[in-house]
Amino acid sequence: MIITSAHFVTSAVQSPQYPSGNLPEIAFSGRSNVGKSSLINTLLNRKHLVKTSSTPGRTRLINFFEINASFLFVDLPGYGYAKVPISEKKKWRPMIETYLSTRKTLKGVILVLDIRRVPGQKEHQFIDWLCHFNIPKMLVITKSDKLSKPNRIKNRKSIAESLSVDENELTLFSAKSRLGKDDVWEGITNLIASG
Ligand SMILES: Nc1nc2c(ncn2[C@@H]2O[C@H](COP(=O)(O)OP(=O)(O)OP(=O)(O)O)[C@@H](O)[C@H]2O)c(=O)[nH]1
Ligand SMILES: [Mg+2]
Repeated sequence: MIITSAHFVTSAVQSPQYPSGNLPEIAFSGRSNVGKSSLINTLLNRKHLVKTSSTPGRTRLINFFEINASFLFVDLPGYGYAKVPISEKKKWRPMIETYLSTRKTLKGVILVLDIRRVPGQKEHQFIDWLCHFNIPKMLVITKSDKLSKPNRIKNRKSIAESLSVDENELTLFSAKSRLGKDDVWEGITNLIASG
């Protein structure tokens, strides 16, 4: 994908704040600190378009970015970080669920998983929930650079078993080495085209 333009559009909590227009949208979801914002920056060849942080829970609003004047990326706040105040956590669920279940232009969700972690109840619930609302998804395993090649393959297998999906449905990625960047773009292009 050749990126001719990429810019921040707006942040939203509630639906009236979502951008208007009919451009197709791809949302990025996953645990706090898993690497969602870094994945977006890597795809767009930008270092700092989306704020990343070693402190989990950095992204707390729904952030919209417009790419090539033809589609939007949506960086969702991460779930499952213990230190986010309870008041914030209570806002998270309705904020994300309303967005995912009502957004007409949403073509698919990229669920970002950590190569070093077998998915837990939160991921299972989230996937069931996406299926319930018929929202197409792509599964991306990030931070692959943290493991040797054999261990990557081994962990991908465990993650696939945990999620009851075929290993080929899990795309290995690294924001550091850029491994898998083209594969993720291919998945995104397919989601946009098939919606
Ligand atoms: N080694 C390595 N580090 C990564 C990778 N992706 C992200 N990180 C690091 O992981 C930390 C979290 O990355 P973010 O992209 O901010 O994660 P996030 O999922 O957006 O986090 P929240 O917004 O808090 O939910 C940062 O310190 C990144 O530099 C990767 O592929 N490899
Ligand atoms: Mg983030």
